[in-house]
Amino acid sequence: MTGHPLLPTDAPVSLLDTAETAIDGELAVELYRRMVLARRFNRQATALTLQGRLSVYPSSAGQEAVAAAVTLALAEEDWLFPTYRDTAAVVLRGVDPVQAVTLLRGDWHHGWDPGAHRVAPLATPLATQTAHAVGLAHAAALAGDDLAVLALIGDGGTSEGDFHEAVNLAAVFRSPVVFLVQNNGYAISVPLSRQSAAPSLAHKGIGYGVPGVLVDGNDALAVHRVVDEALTRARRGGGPSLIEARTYRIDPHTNADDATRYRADEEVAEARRRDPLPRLERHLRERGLLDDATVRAASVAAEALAAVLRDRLADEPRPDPADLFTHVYATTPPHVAEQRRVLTGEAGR
Ligand SMILES: Cc1ncc(C[n+]2csc(CCOP(=O)(O)OP(=O)(O)O)c2C)c(N)n1
Ligand SMILES: [Mg+2]
Repeated sequence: MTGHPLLPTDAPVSLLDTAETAIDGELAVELYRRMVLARRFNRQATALTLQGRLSVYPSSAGQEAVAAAVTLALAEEDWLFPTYRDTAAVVLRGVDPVQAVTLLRGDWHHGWDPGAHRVAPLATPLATQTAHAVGLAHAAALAGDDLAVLALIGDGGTSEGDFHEAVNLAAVFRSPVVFLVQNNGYAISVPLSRQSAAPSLAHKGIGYGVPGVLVDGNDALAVHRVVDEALTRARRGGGPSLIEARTYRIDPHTNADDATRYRADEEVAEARRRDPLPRLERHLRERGLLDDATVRAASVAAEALAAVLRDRLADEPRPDPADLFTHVYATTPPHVAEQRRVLTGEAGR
């Protein structure tokens, strides 16, 4: 299927476990450090759902290579458009961890100032963030701002009309935007084979006139390289790109999901053997780029992040369920008033 410049390579771009020796050690260690933070954040946030401190948490465990690579590749003036699964990336981008989980606590607002960090709100309606990303990128291009926009999306999200409209519009206007599909194998219980018949999700790019890049999403160095190239191209007026990062969602869809109902334990065990974090650690240690002291320091920083989330959430007042109704209607219709009455009655029991 290769041959046309817009088509991806058959095999995902990969740098780890290949013969390549020219590795930027400093960059690789920073990727490792970020992945350790993201992994610990995922574990802590999942634990907080068990205590009722978070209402829901869509974990990105297994996908930390993407969060680390993307946040390192983005320049300060660039923008990140995340999905509900990308809280760890939002935190790595510099958003306060408690603010980052506001929505996931069941609060009615999303928690941080998007302009301050150039991070859009976590998008739950699938693929809507891709259209918003193109809007911002197009506006920036018209204003002559030197920036690029990166929109994250899931494999399932690529079936949405919004994704089609966003990539098409970006291609026509050559907007400085990079679409990065985290193909983690599932859209809740729906496997990729029931989602798309395309040879790869990166192949979708050619239909819009956008280059498609297929990358090993469990290889932080490779993801960093392709994202960095795509962002640089976008900033220079080279137009949008579509990147598919092949990875795996190790945890259930959220804490409310029982993934054993639709996938075999052996499949998850196999995915764990390709876990991006120990893989990078092994690779760096074998090359003498990572020592015990650096590993310990990364772990200490991750524990500190977990403690901040744990301690500060324990002090946060719990959102009032009745707030659900507060900012929806200027004049509350009778059926909504009835729902509020039922809910507050239940809450009072
Ligand atoms: C427009 C829309 N339709 C349906 C849903 C319900 N929904 C939430 S997550 C999800 C699966 C999305 O899968 P994918 O895009 O692969 O992302 P992942 O959860 O795997 O990160 C669905 C169908 C939604 N949030 N928005
Ligand atoms: Mg998915």
